[in-house]
Formats: sequence, structure tokens, C-alpha cells
Amino acid sequence: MSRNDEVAALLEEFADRLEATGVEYKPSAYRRAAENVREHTAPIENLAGEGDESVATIDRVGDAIAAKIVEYFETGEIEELEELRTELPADIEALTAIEGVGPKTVGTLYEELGITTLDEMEAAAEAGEIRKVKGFGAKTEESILENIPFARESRKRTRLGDARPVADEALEYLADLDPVSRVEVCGSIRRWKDTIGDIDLLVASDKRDPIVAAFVDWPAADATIEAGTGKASVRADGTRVDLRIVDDAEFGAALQYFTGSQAHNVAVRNRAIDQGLTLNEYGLFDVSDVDDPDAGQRVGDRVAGETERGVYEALGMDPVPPELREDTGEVAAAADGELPELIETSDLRGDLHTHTEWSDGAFTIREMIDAAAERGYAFHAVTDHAAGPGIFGNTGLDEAAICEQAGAVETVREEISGEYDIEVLHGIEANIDAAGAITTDDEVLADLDVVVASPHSALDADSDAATERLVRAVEHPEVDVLGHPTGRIINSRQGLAPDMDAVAAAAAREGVAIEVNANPARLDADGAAVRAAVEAGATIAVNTDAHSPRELDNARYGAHTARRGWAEHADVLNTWSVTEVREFLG
Ligand code: DGT
Ligand code: CA
Ligand code: CA
Ligand code: ZN
Repeated sequence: MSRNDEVAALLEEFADRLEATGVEYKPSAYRRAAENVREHTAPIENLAGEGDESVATIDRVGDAIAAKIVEYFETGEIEELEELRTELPADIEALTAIEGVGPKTVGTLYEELGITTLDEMEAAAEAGEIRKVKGFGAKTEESILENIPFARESRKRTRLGDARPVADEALEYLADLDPVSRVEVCGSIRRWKDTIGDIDLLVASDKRDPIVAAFVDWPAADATIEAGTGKASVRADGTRVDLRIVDDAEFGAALQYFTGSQAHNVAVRNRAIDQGLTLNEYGLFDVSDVDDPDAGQRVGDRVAGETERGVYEALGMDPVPPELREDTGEVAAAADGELPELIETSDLRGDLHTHTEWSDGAFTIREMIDAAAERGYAFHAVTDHAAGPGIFGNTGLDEAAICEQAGAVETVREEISGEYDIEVLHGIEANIDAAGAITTDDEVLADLDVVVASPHSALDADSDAATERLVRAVEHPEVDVLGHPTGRIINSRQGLAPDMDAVAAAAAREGVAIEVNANPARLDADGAAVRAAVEAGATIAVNTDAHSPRELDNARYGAHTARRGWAEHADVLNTWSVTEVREFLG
């Protein structure tokens, strides 16, 4: 965690705890400050060294919060936050992981029942104590009880978006060490799974002890879990990081083995056995002349092992992209030379779902477009929230504001023309209500370049209702993109569970793209849903839903999620030319 992220997390906890004790307004000031601290591109520690006034130059960080940030860097804690923690000794992060439980509920249930942990919450709900508290009922109690397992599970696995930067940092650190010849991430993170149990790293080197020593000394490591011969584990930013060190000659086999998934490995190993070979983490061996193939790890002649590609090729397969290694048909496809040609992050030519300060973004239209152009994008859609169900207060744009924004977008188009070339599309993120209707006037939608329609409310509907609702939205003549179809928030909200085959069939028929929302808290549609969509002939849109320039960097999470769904260039709208995109949008 960078120190800016660390401070942002503290300010967020501060906000939660203030809210839990019934303080008004102040929590949202802390949350806004946290957001800007997180977005700040330079280390805030440097500003803190210059004093309160320097910290207060950060947007939306007032004098009081600036003083607390300086206090934190000077003393290692914020006294007022410590007091709040003592006053309310509940694990607010764990408890608010229960869907429907916010800081206020945590505060009340602590006061009334002394609940501080998930276990205590579960026991109180089972004993029927929560329904007796004023303002709570049997229904709330049941819902809490139902959602505790998901909350507990969600705390065990780390979101890809939190783990991947840690893995990248570790890779960079290890690559710089002297006796390291090759280094790769493996496991679920190399497969770009949406959540990660732990981070697996693999190094090739002939000197093991110095690498283990350097790894436990890695500045980002908060604790050492174990340090052995040729392997070590540390904890970094709350996630376990496993390192294995192997010989150069075995690196490819180890990379294949430790990338998994386990199910993929079983299928590949069975194929090896059928060919009189044995595959393990040390290599691929010809055991046809060996009496007892189980005698040891390295019996027989080594056929492959130095490179992963070599292992697959020796088995008569095309190398399988890690994202496909889930034993869902990729082994047969690789053997038949029929693997898809997956899209790459660098194939993306633009974003079709982004926000500005006109709704809940923090940046101007111009700032967002500049950032898109800097990435080399050919097009960029401005799609702020429309007012409607699930959109907080007056965050969303009504019809008049949408028309006004069209003028503002046109002004920016004129400003940038001559400076650089990017196609600016004006759109909206409209809301799909509980029945599947779009809650912005059709005539206004008809004038826009792109209409993203997303569910933001009633996200606990049953599966049939969800399917019907999304199909109806897709059938709306003005809708171009179905945004984050399930509305899930990874580790926090399960979201809708529609029949994706049915939604995808409707999308294919109506010429509506199904979004892979690249925000790592969403990754919605997920890989399995993308695969269903691609098979149904629907088009995929990989969008960041960025609320700031920095969030445009999330595009890679979307691209790799699309890869997990076997998506090729022809399937993904954002990889097409401006003309083709315009044509698709009608
Ligand atoms: P995770 O960490 O839960 O998100 O999932 P993975 O896939 O990263 O699993 P992990 O970290 O337990 O192990 C990494 C890879 O190593 C796994 O995908 C396959 C391989 N592997 C580990 N242990 C075994 C095992 O006992 N049998 C087999 N066949 N493969 C294993
Ligand atoms: Ca792992
Ligand atoms: Ca592991
Ligand atoms: Zn959005």
C-alpha cells in the first residue's frame, strides 16, 4: 500500500467511525478528502513535512483534516481516531462487509448488544436478539444472517485490483536482484482471476539463500510467514505472497505447474500420461523406458521444462494463455490448434463509459478527455449518471442538464480540435429501474452518441426477475451498452444473478454490447458471462467507468477479464475503429 493509500484508508475509517457515533456531514467531508488523497499523484508525506498549509492545498482537504494527516506522519497515529476506536471497539470493516449493514447499524448494535465481530453478530441474529432492537425487525435480522457467510468469505480473498499492484511491485523488486535470471507471477493472479487467495511468484536462480534473504527484506513486506530453502512467504498489504526459487532448466515446468488452475493441470497431466510422459513441477519426462514411473520426481529423460511454451508444444498443444487455464475446453482447443486469438490491453482504442464532475466524478470533461488522448485513445465517451433510481440525491443529470452538457462537450471538442485528434462521444449512463424501464426520456436519449444503461437499484431481485429486467432494458431502442449487468461489488455485494445466456441472446439480437466494467471492484460481466455472451454472438464493451484520469488505467483488468471469456478482436467493440464503433452505435 502506498502511503497515500494508507492515509486514505485511515480517513475512510475515520468517516465510518464518525458516522457510527451519529455525527452528521463530517463523515462525507472525510470521505471526499480520502478520495482526493488517494488520487493525489505525489507522495503526501512530502507535503506533510512542510506542514498543515501544504497538505491543505490538496483539493477538498480542509485545515482540520490536514492537521490530522500531519499528526499521523509525525506521531504514527491520529489521537482522535484512537479515541473513536476505544469508544466503539467494533471491527467496523468486517461488520460493514455484511450487505445492508452500514456504520450507523454497527454503532447501534454495539450500544444495544455489544456486538464487535462477525461471530458475535451471527450469534445475536441466531438468538433473535437483533429483531428486538428499536428500528430493526425480523426481516433485517434474517437478511443479516443470510449475508454473514458472504461477508466472511469475502474477507478471505483479495480483489485482483488490490493484489495485482503488490505483485507488480514484487516482480520489479525481484527482477533487480543480482542472481535472478527470470521472474514471473503465477497462480490465480497470472490467470487474472477476479479474487486472489494469495500471490505466487517464481524466480529462476542458482543462488537460493540470498534471494530468500532479500525477499523477506522487501520493504513492502510487513511480516515474514516463513523463510525456507528455495521458498519463502511474506505478508504484504494484508495479502500472503509466496515465492519459489527454481533452477533455470526447470523454470518453464514450474511456471506451468504453479500457474494452475489445479483442474487445468490435471487435464494436461492426463494428456501427458496418454503419451507415455510424466509432467510435474520439475519438467516433462519420457518414462516409457522406466519400470516404476512413480519412483521419483525426475525419472526418465527430460523432454521439456526450460520454457512453458516448450512444455505445451512437447505435448502437441499450442501454449495456453493463462486466463483460459480453468479446464473449460482449453486443453482440447490447444491440442486442435483452435485456441482463440485473445484481445490485448493495447488493442483498446477508447472507453465508452466514463464520468466527470457533472455527476459523481471529480474531474472536468476536458481533464478526462486529455487523459484519454494521452493514452493514445482514438475515441472517448463522456457518460455521466442520469438521475434515477439508485443514484444518490442530485448527483445524476436530469434531461435539461444532459442537454446543457451536450453544449459543454461541444465546446471542449472545439477547444481540442487542432491540438490533438480524438473522437469525443457524448452519452449518458441511464438507469434501468426494477421493471427494466429506462428512466430518462427517449427523445433526450435519441440525441446522444451513446447510451449506457445500468442497474443501480433493486440489486437483490431474484434470478428470473433480473433476467426479464435486463432483457427488457436491452430491447430498449436507444440503449447501446448494458453497463455492469449484475451490479455486483466484489467482496461486498452479490448483485443480480440473471440467466446470462438469455440476456446475451437478447443483446446479440438487439445489437447491444454487454459491458465488462473494468473497475476492479466490479469486473462485471465476469469471465464466465463474457464467454456466454461471446458464444451467443453478442458484442462486448470493455469500459473503465472511470471517475478520474487515473482510473482509466483499470482498462487492463477489463481486458484480461474479457480474455477469461475467450474474447477476440471481432467480439470487443473498443478494439474497433472509430467508424466501426460509430456504426455499431447507430
Ligand atoms: P488462489 O491463490 O486461491 O487464488 O488460487 P491459486 O490457483 O493461485 O492456487 P494456489 O496459490 O494454492 O497454488 C498455485 C498453483 O499451484 C495452483 O493454481 C496449482 C498449483 N498447485 C498448488 N498446489 C497444488 C496441488 O496440491 N496439486 C496440484 N495439481 N497443483 C497444485
Ligand atoms: Ca495463489
Ligand atoms: Ca500460493
Ligand atoms: Zn458509471
